[in-house]
Amino acid sequence: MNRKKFLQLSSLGLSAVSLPSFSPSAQKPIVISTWDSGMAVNAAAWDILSANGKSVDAVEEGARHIENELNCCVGLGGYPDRDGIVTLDACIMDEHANCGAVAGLEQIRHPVSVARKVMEKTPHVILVGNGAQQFAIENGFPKEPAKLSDDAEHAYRDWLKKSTYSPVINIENKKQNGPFAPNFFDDGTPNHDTMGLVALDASGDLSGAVTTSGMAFKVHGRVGDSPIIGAGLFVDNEVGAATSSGVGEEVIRICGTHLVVEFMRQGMSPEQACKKAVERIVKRDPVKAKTLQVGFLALNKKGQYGAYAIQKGFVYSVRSGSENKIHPSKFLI
Ligand code: SD4
Repeated sequence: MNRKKFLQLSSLGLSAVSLPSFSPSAQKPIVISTWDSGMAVNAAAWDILSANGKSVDAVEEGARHIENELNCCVGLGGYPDRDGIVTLDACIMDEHANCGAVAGLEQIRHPVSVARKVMEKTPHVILVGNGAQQFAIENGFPKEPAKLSDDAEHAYRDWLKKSTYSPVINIENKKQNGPFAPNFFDDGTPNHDTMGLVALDASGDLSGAVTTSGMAFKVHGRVGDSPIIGAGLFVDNEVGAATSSGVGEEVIRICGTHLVVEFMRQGMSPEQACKKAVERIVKRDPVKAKTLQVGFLALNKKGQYGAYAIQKGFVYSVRSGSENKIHPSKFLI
């Protein structure tokens, strides 16, 4: 199954899932995640949340679900760096501000679970590269073959013809119209590669996780926002949680998700907080901002959610007792 088919089937299949009998106004538990591929991820997380499970278990399970899709988007099936190597970044954060992350991890299928082990079994927050892989193997994660998925192999060969690094991602194919038009290249493959999700469980506790193969054809060793706590993910159990997708360098520069959570602490709604963070990026370099995409997604302690992006095309998926759907994000430009 190619990436496009996976995304289409995920969305179609899951929109047909019947909802459990919660009051429509119930806002917890709830899980929200980036992109339309978040529908399948939310379903995996929902199995845990709807059984009164913990949000940290739910977000890990959601991220593992997409990491298992070896022909799709994130994880070992993702696009490689410019040396043809798939390097994975992931992080997880719970309601106690416990957090763990891995960056530049090779040949391990479930970076989010390695990140959780870093959180639970070490005094550290981030492990990178060979050290992260060594830690994973010591903790029982099998080393998988260093083989590109067919789709990634094809894309990489194509990229090698010009070998230019131009990280213009997540800006949707302008030929596709409609609020839910997924972000596809002309050949039908999606041009985004990050899954971020945040959840509020029945006990009112927030957690989040992110998993990604990072920007396609990046310099070997490059780390984006996704595994950086406060950039790609931030959780404050008093206030809310946020995650991001898009050009990671721009998110890191403003400590994006930490900023979103701080704006919520000041009283802003999740959508207003995401918008303010997007504005911060655009203000720094309005000309450059026209050529790139960043989207923020946030959930507050009450279970209210919202998103905002620089450009049209960012979508996110929501699963709660009262809804199971994809939303288009508002955007600035
Ligand atoms: C990164 N933020 O590595 C990620 C890329 C991404 O959808 O979000 N792609 O910078």
